[in-house]
Amino acid sequence: MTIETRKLDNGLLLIVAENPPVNAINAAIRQGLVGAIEQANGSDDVVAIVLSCKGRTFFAGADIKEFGNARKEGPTLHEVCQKIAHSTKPVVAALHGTVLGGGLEIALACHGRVAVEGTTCGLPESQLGLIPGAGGTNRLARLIGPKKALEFVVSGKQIGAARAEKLGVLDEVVAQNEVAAAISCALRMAQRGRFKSWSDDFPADFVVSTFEDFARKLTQKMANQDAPAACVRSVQRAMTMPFEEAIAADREEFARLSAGNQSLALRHAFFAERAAAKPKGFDIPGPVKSISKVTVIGAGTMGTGIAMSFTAGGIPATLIDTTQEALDRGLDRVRNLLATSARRGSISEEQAEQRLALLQWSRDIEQASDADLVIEAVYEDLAIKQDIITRLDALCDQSALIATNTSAIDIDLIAKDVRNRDRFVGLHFFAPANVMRLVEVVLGKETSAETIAASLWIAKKIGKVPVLSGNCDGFIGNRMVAKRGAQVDRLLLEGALPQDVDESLKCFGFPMGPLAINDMSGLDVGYAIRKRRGTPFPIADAVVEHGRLGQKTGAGYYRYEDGNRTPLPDPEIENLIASVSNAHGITRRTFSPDEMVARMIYPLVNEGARILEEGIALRASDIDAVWLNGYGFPRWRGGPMFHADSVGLSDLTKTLRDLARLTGDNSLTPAPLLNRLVADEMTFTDLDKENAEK
Ligand code: 3H9
Repeated sequence: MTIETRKLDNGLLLIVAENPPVNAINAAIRQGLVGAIEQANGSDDVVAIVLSCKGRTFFAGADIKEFGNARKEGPTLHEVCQKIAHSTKPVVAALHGTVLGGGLEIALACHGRVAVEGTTCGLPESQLGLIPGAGGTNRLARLIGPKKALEFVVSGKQIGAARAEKLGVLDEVVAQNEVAAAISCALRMAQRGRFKSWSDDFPADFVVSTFEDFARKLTQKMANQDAPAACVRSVQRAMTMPFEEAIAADREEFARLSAGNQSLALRHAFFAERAAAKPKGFDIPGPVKSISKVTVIGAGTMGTGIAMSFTAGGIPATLIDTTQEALDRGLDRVRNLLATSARRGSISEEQAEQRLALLQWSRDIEQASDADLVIEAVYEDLAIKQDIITRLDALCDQSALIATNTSAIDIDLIAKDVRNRDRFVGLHFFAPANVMRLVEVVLGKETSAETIAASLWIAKKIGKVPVLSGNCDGFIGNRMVAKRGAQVDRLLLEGALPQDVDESLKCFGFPMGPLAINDMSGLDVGYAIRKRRGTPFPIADAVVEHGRLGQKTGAGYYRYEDGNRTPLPDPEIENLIASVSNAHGITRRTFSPDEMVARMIYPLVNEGARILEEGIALRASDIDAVWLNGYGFPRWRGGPMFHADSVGLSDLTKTLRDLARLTGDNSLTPAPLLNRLVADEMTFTDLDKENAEK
């Protein structure tokens, strides 16, 4: 961790900071920057300053690990920014890589910003439940106007250099050598003897009511979250208060948010996803096998989604299916999805074309022979999967990875006739696979460390969140979701209606309720699984037996009008549910939303604890990463295990015990691990820490 200064003959002081891997701004960096600016200001030989970073990026933000640390060392980031802004010599930032959070705040405090093409900028603090805490909102709003600034800070999204230049965030974008360009820019400013310290400007033409309308629309879907509303207040202050006062209020707000549960949960999510991709005990020496060509067997919804994920990551993919009809349907689906993304502006027309160009298709499985990774994504049928995987084993190069995308079948059974099982692995993508970030990397008995490392690497390369899972029925996520499904059915049986159940989880923060999701996926699939397992769900089974299979038949737990996917409450289903309750001799009652949430979430945690005890998941935070990226668990609650810690494991365990007694359902009896943690006054977070230190 260093701050180097180099004085050039032309009077320029070049500051070069280095703190690998992403140049996070910690106490030492802040201290070093203040020292370097003071040194430059105190030296008659220095006329201008350029601030740059070594390595892969300019500062990617404040060091998140320092947040919540009571002991504050050295100058604050705000003091660093002020020191730069009030420098008597012009300071120009030379930018590359990902200029994020506090990194962009530093750049905004400089008198000029020059970036090399390929640089991206963002203020992602809201994604960590925060607002920019060192004047970022204030400077940005004064620079690009309140509405654009608000969109920027609320979304927390990164934008490319060209767009940032157009918005006015950057002054200049160069094809190469941003440091040289920044030096020229700084020397020009020094020569002119004038450089703008715009942070002292105070905008006069701001209309509060127009801004408030705009802000309300922008944040209406984020009502549960603290940060978006705080971003709105911050931009409003930037437009209505003197700079110093506005910043002082921001800093107070930042301190309050960073101590709050939502930011804690979001920071947990950030580190959980990164830890999951680097499982302890599976580090392997040497380079990871490179994967540059992928083949997906099965052009159904899952297979096409998986192939699209690879082409989106720049990796050529071939889709294979047995009939031309299946391939045509799959390709139409890909084309439609890409066209929709381009129309909505989430990707450009050019990107859509590039992705399509990376996709090939064939009816001949022999085409898989030169792939580095082949993923089987056909219908959930053991015999079909066994046949395909065995053929692939004979066909593919011995160094190729062979994967199954099964969502529940024992992967060792699928691979029973495979000769070389160390290169066999489960790669369980989640629907829609082109959107959802989760990939469960499922270990077979003989999966090698090299195969695991390559699987984690490729998943990360295409922007997914890989999580290691042991081989069991449903792996981590679906095994847990089955426990929630059982409780949903009980709630309906005992008195709740589908819309009550779904609404309670939507208020908790899920984007959709479980019953609307079931209607979307089709109710016959779960029905077939329950029949196979011999685990009847009285209500769910009755719904299917009445021919209501979900959206595809226009009726499931809800009714659907022609061509419309909006779930509508249906008196017919209410009668059906009431009659099943009646047949079971149950007197229906009402439930509070909190009671419904507890009955659906606590069993997840209980099963999560069993999954941990059995070693199916390596950490509680891995389970959280699964739920955040595959099941829409509200990120600002951190995932089920983190949420359990926030509720308190003692209360949660007591509720589970009561529920087990009330329902006679033994699966609700608290897992031994939960009882042990309560007895030891520990949380899941403590357990993860304890295990990491072993
Ligand atoms: C902020 O700035 C608040 C201000 O307003 C200040 C107010 C006072 N801190 O993601 P990767 C680690 S809030 C500490 O795998 P990539 C990360 O944990 C901050 N550590 O690489 C990982 O460690 P490990 C605003 C950080 O290439 C390693 O670096 N900034 C930080 O896929 C590599 O990370 C952000 O929110 C950090 N800020 O992606 C940016 N960032 O190897 C957050 C990363 O031990 N970061 N690490 O697992 C990112 O978005 C991505 O890491 C980035 C690189 C795009 C930079």
